[in-house]
Amino acid sequence: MKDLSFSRSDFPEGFLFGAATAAYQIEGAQYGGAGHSHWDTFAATPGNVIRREDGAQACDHYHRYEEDFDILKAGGFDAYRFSTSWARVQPEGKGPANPEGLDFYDRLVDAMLARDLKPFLTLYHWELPSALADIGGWANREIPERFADFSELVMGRIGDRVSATATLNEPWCVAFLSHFLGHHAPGLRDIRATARAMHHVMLAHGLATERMRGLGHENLGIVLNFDRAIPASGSAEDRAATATQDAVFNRWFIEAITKGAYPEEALAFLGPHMPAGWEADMATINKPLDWLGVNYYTRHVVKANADDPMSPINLDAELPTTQMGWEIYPEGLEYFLTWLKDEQVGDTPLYVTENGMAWDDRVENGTVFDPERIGFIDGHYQAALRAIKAGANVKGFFYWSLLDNYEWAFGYEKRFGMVHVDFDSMVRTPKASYHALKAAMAR
Ligand code: PNW
Repeated sequence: MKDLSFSRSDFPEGFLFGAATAAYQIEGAQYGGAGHSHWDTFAATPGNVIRREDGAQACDHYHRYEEDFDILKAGGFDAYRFSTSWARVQPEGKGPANPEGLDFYDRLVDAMLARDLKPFLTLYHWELPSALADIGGWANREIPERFADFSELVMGRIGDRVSATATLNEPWCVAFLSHFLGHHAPGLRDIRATARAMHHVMLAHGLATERMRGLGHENLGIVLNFDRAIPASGSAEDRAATATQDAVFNRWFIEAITKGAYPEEALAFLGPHMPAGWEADMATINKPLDWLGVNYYTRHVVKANADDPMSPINLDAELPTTQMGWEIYPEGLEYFLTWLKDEQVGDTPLYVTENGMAWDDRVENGTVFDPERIGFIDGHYQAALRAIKAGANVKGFFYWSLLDNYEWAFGYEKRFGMVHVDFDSMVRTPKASYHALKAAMAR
């Protein structure tokens, strides 16, 4: 079996090795009295998701979480990143909680603690309740207010037992991928809705953080995704296009928090479409984080698009890619961890909250050989180690994902898990990558 080149002992004392998931991708949205979310309707609309698959059953984690946490425990993991489904907790997006929903998360957290797994909570990983989507979703300023209510409800029930809490997962996906590129629910291609969503996600982070701090909750952060943008040439046009992409993807969200301002390169496009009075909200967003979650997968080589400066051209891959077609570029992770320390958050603890690869894994004679994934993991954990040696305060690394799961617009076809899932029988089979990580963590 292929081995990893690093050991637990290479990392600082107390470094957390974990795995990550998200509610809609694993739980089974049809169980436990959950309300409908915009992902249910998006998935049901032809053309949005491969084979029109949805998260109704997903990995049936709702009924199998004990088994899933046993797998984590047996692997020697320290921490587990999960999310709460807003539609499960508040089927109408506001008002009274669904007791079954809160009971489920209560059991879930206790089941983690029973196995010494530190719970890392993400409050919102994309299933907006349909009732809120119907009033305009993230383009509507009411959503940030309702999100603060939701955060209060969840934290009132499990906030006493989680190790860390993130408000949102990947606001770039929530706003830009979903309202400008149209790849995720609600599937819009609308600059006005995009600008509003780009601001309202950050307002939601600010309002919820304020609310939770007021109630005494601690260790609050956010999970952002970063994608290394490299200019295709030294031309002024390509460099400007790269700066635009970098501003929209990598700088918008973190600089709202650290500088209380959105980058000029992005405002040049989004400014005219921003909601009235947005500037007055920046003080709410511009508050210190207790920790920052970093999701990193790939890089893009960027070329100017003379027809539409807001949509730079991303060139075809040159480097080896994963099953997603994403280039494998561990140097980007090192770059961002170092950049975040030097330019954005200083010594605020950083966690790699997602990193992993999709591959066409198959079970053969009860075993899954995934040497490609072991190589991917090796490259990225080593990149994190280099950033740590250069002074970045990286406290943990969560592999995405614990399980093969519902990969959004790609349905069940793309397998990111370190544990294989047979979606007919629901049988779980740890892959060679799981065993390799287990061995590295034990050294
Ligand atoms: C992240 N993009 O999603 C999410 O946090 C996970 O839920 C997801 O399963 C994982 O990465 C793998 O895709 C992304 O198009 C989806 O740039 C799409 C993009 C980025 C992140």
